[in-house]
Amino acid sequence: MQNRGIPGAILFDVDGTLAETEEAHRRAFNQAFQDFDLPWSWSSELYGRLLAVTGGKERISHFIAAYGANPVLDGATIADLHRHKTSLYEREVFEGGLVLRDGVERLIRSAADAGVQVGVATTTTKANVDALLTATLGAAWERMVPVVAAGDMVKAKKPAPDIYELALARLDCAGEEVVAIEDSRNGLLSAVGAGVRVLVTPSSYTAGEDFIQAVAVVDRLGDPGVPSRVLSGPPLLEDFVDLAYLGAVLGAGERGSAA
Ligand code: XBP
Ligand code: MG
Repeated sequence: MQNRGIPGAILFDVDGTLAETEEAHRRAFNQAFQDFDLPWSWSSELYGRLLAVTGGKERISHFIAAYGANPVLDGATIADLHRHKTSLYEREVFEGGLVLRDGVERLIRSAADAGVQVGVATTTTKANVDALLTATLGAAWERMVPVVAAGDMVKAKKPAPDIYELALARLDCAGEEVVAIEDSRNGLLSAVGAGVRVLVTPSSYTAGEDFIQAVAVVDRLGDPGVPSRVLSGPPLLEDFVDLAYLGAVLGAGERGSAA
């Protein structure tokens, strides 16, 4: 492993980690159901349970199978419905309803300045990543976040390791130099399965989940004047998560895996 005290790359999860997006997803699902004349409406309480299944198409299939929802839709109709949901979500995001969580933009910009590669590893579609990052970082986001592993680029979504394995293959550094930033247990297990160490920033839907496999859990990445609080893991070096802290996460993970 390189020894400069900072990671070689950072892989961000998208939904819940870059921004609190799940309510916008839920609204888009419900609007799509209405537009397709389906008698379904997901409350936030039900949606919290459905989030156990990652990926929108997979979530709809699970809803039909596990809740006996009618009508039973075939795969092609679910794909159409989900395409419509994606366009509704994109429209809402482009209209500017979402902001990045504290510290996300600062970390992305400081990584770019320090030559640390940045990517995303997500179960949502590439179109949704594009909408969110264009709306928040501007059209040049792909220069700051050049690696995108998303949605159906792999067969098995989180908690399977596939999406992190794909992202790792697109980085030019070894998995042990990479820190993943995740908000959910499914995402944590996916990254750990690919051999990547994880910092968790729980989000509104995932706050009660078990993050025992994470090297560190902080309530937020924080910013100057917006302090972060460590819930488990190494103590912060500043009031917020910076590249040196992510380096400490790698170091602590190394000791943990050697133990
Ligand atoms: C979270 C998800 C996604 C979104 C919906 O993804 O599970 O399925 O809820 O997005 P992550 P799609 O935390 O990995 O970013 O409808 O586009 O699948
Ligand atoms: Mg997430």
